[in-house]
Parts: sequence; C-alpha cells; structure tokens
Amino acid sequence: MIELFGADYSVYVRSVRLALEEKGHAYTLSPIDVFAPEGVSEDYLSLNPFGKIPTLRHDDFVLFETGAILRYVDEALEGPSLQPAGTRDRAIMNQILSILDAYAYRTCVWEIYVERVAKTRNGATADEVRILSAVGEARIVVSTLEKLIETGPFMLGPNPGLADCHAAPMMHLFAQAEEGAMLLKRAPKLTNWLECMRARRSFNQTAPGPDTA
Ligand SMILES: N[C@@H](CCC(=O)N[C@@H](CS)C(=O)NCC(=O)O)C(=O)O
Repeated sequence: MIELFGADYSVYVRSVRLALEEKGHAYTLSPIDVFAPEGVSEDYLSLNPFGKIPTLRHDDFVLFETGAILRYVDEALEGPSLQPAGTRDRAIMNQILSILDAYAYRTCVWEIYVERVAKTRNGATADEVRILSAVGEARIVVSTLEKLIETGPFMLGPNPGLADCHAAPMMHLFAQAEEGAMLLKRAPKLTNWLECMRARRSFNQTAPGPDTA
C-alpha cells in the first residue's frame, strides 16, 4: 500500500506521482497543504521534519526527499525500469535530477513561473527584477538539458524514466511564462520532449487543479 502525502499543485509531488503512474502502481494521495496559513500539522512534521511535500509511506516505511523517493519507487515496485542500466547513463540521470533541484526549481518555477504567471493571475504585480535576474540561470538550465537529450523522445533515450518524471512538472510550468517560452524556442529537442511528456497518460492522470502554483 503506497500513500503519498502532498498536494496536486506541487511540482515535486507530481514528479513522484508521474513515477508511480509510469510504474503502473496504485497509490493514494493524502492532502497536505504546505502553504495553508496555519502551516502543516505536528502529525505531518513527525513524518517529514522539514515540513515539505512529498512524503511517501509504503507499508511501515516512511521516506521524504523527492530524489530518494523516485529511486525507491523505481527499485522497490514492480513495473518498467525507470533508471538506465549503464553506469554513465545513470550518472547523467542523477546529474539531471540534481540540476533540477539545485537550479531549475528556484529559477524556472519560483522566480519565473510563479512571478510571471501565478502571481499575476491572482492580481499581484510580477517582480520584474526577480524575473530578470533569474533568466541567466534559466538559460543555462535549458541549454544544458538540450545538450543532454541525445536522440529522444525521452531525456535518456527511447523509454521514459526518472529524469523525465522529475523534469516534466517543472518545465511544463516554466513554458507557460513568456521568458520560459522564449528560451524553449531555442531548444527544439527539449520542446519536443515536453510535448511528448504532455501527451502521456501519466501526465494527464496527474494534472493538478486550475490554480496550480
Ligand atoms: N527537498 C525537497 C523539496 C520539496 C519542496 O520544496 N516541496 C515544496 C512544494 S513543491 C514545498 O514543500 N514547499 C513548502 C515550503 O517551502 O515551505 C524534496 O526534494 O522533496
């Protein structure tokens, strides 16, 4: 029995949900709203002391940190393998997961998508300085991922894997900001990859509600 704690608006939660869908494994999503004004409960902090989402519970085993959860889901559950067999390809997969955590989440999601799309949709004004200062690093994220995609249609070849599951939720939001769309225009392989991910059943099964941030 797999229980995932989190919210459908979270890109990190969606990464894990994508991996579970690609494995073909059933799970329940137990709602935790990290942005609720009252914060998260003590009960949730006893599972994840950092108060972030997601956290996964598999029977009596509790795990947090998305990179660890993704690898666990792939290795512990039946279904198609989501990690390359070769050492170097697996190293590249790990490199992509790190790039997404260290650079893409902050710049592409928070500093660009949230400022340009989510905030303005709610009537607030975008912080142009914040956006402008993030574009340089976002450009490096895009050009690096573009170089790492060799043949496609997925990041590491013919089959979807953990790198795709982790990158797709972030890049999907980033592409909705004008700065993201502009940078992706110069990255045809990444653009095709995103279209391919958006067309997958797993992506549609994990679509969040309309107010995603
Ligand atoms: N290092 C964590 C990061 C997860 C994360 O930042 N999740 C966001 C939602 S997408 C969150 O919980 N944010 C709440 C906060 O920062 O207070 C992981 O890999 O799981």
